[in-house]
Amino acid sequence: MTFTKGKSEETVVQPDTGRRRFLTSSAVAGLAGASLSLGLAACNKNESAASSAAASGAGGASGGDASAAINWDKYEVHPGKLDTYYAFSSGGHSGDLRIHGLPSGREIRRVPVFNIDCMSGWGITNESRKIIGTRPNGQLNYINGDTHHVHMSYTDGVYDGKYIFVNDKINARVARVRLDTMECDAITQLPNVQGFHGIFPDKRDPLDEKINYTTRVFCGGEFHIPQPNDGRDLNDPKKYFCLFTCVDAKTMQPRWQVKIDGNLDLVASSYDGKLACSNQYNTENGVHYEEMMAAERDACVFFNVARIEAAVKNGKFFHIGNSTVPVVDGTHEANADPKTALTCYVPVPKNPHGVNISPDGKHYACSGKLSPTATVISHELVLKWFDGGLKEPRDTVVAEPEIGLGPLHTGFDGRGFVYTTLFLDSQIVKWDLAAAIKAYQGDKNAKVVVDRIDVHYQPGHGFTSMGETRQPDGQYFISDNKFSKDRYLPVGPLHPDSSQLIDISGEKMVLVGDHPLYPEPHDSIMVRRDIIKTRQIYDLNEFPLAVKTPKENRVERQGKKVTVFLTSQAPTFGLREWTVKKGDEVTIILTNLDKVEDLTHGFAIPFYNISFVVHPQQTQSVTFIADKPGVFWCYCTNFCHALHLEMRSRMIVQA
Ligand code: K7E
Ligand code: CUA
Ligand code: CA
Repeated sequence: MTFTKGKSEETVVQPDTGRRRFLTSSAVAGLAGASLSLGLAACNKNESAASSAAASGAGGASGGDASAAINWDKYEVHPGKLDTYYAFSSGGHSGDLRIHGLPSGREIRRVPVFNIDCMSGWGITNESRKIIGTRPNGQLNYINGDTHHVHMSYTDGVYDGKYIFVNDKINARVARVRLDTMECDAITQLPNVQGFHGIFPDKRDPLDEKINYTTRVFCGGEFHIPQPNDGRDLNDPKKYFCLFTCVDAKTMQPRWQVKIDGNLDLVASSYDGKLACSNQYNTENGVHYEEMMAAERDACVFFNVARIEAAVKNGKFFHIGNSTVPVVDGTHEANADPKTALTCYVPVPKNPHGVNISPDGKHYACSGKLSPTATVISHELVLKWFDGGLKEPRDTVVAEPEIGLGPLHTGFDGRGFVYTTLFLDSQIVKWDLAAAIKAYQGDKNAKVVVDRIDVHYQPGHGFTSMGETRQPDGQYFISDNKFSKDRYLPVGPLHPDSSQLIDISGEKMVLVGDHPLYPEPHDSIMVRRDIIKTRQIYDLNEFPLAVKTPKENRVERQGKKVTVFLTSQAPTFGLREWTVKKGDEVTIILTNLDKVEDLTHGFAIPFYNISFVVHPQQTQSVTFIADKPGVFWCYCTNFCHALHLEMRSRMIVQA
């Protein structure tokens, strides 16, 4: 094991040696060690936490706590001042999207997506229920989600501030959040996919010069299932496979799918629009985890977007089950000839996790996870392989440095340095991409690893400011850590996750902020604030149901269906009271006629599971059965006025 001679050995925190000895002796020794040490993460964190806490007083790795030398003013956002960046983070199994300001780390918004949200009424209003989707019995299709990856739409290879795309791993859905209002406006389920994990929008069209913006969203299916998964072929491995899905960014409907060998984990897309790729940790198609770690190498699979779309156009596709989405064959067997291949499987060491493209569009870095390496693949050489100019897919690899234990995710600073999270080492490693290529070519003097910094503890994703665009600014790296014992006041058995801010503008990385997070952000992006332009007030005409003037307040009845047309204007609702009969199906349409920024009203009906908000000039509606007779004070939940408490209406339900 030759990882990190020098630097890391010198700077290793002394009390930590027990953990390190264990890891180095077992983690990369092979299959058993790897699985053992991965499993170790959780039970190991006590030791690691205690030792790192002890270490911070003693200097530790770079940036441990050299607080004397740090210019804290640079990272402080004083009261009344605004942050420099937005960070958009997935919420993991909270099912939402989070928005933080950086460098302060202040949480400024949670956007409900796949979850039910009491604050806004997401999942309660008819409008949100329509987006989430309902079953014939009226119940919501799903009430949970697991968001891992958030990515913004692009124009000219840079974030354009229009949309965020985010995945739901549990129920194989992709959602779009519009950024002018920071609200989810579409959710689509991917057919025949289970465990939808990686997601990345394209950055331009591969053929049409004029289309220099996002029109596709690429989605990687992680769990292989019998196709179709309807109870047949339960134990026939040959019938199990995964799909790579392309969703139209505008209509949010699936355009095409690719049948592949192995699974798909994380996804990246090229700057020229020609390729998308995904790392695979289970090329073995194993059903049990021992089988998934059997092969020494897995792969990073590349998708030739133009060829796939040509194949679809030429009718070279099939369907699975009831789905009408065209599926092309991207398996090894069907793609042996590079000149016609739709896919290229580049072998990379054992169970990789994470693939990211450099801001100049030239290289992909695929992290080893169970191998202490990062594999650097050349974009140009992959295109060359597709042109028949290279013998083996593996010939596209231009570097494979050893960078540390448990490498997962990578960010770039635009100066040629690469920052990779090391889950097992609990570190961020900074390495030099050009030096790694030289070392691979045999240059023994190439200094690949240039810095390391301890994080607390066990990082998953890491990302740089503007790092996934053509305009990385090399200012900050965020390490989203899975554990945080001793970093925050204890709050019961579950500690917050931890987002640590690292200044990467200098030669050495410096830890400058700890921010606790509600579980569990995975991936995030860090976006310059000038890119985001939000609206403060809605357009009344956008809502077909809008109750446009106070005069339109009324109750209409058709048989047992009652519609209440209602307005809000601080501090009153347009109707003082209304009466319905027990058993009526009541729809309340509420338009907020206030035009003042931030003047949001709430509307709650006790004992009826109704609570939602309406922002200035917005219309929302709810429908329910008036099954409980009595008097119900519908009140404004959102503080809006000195007479906010008085802002109520009486719903009378006659027995
Ligand atoms: Cu590494 Cu889902 Cu991107 Cu979690 S994934 S950390
Ligand atoms: Cu309206 Cu409070
Ligand atoms: Ca494997």
